[in-house]
Amino acid sequence: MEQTFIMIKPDGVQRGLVGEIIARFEKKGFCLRGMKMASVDKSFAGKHYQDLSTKPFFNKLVDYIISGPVVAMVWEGKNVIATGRKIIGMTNPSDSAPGTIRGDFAIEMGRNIIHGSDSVESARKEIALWFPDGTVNWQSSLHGWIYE
Ligand code: DAT
Ligand code: MG
Repeated sequence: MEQTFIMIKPDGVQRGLVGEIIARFEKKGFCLRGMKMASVDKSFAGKHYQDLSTKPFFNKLVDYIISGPVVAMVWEGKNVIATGRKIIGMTNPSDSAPGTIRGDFAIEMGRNIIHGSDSVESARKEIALWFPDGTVNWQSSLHGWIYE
């Protein structure tokens, strides 16, 4: 089953949105396979956003991610990468539809409260970076009520 890396950014944590965000993925039917709170340093944040290292906003982005603790998670389920991105909304909260996390809770791109992997390849890399010791292997007893 597909897995994605989801991270509640420092503003999402500070604004008390951790429970709200987890609830959306949980109620959808996705399975939480790993979760930890962490404060990361510049070098780790740079690795996470390696693909964006040449962008003009890279330093600002890294400073934002290291500005406070984050909640890192691995969620599992059918099409969870693409569906997770839909649940999150567009990169710029101004373009995010109401009902999405960024559409409901964020206003600016540099305070968009949540990260989600954008491909199978980035999910694999991000999960390996954030959860080098692996995740928890379990299956919900509701599995048969969520998948046919
Ligand atoms: P996403 O987080 O939707 O996957 P991304 O991977 O392209 O978006 O960029 C990572 C983060 O960088 C994004 O959440 C907000 C910031 N960002 C992206 N594009 C930006 C831009 N043009 N100006 C300022 N910040 C930007
Ligand atoms: Mg991205």
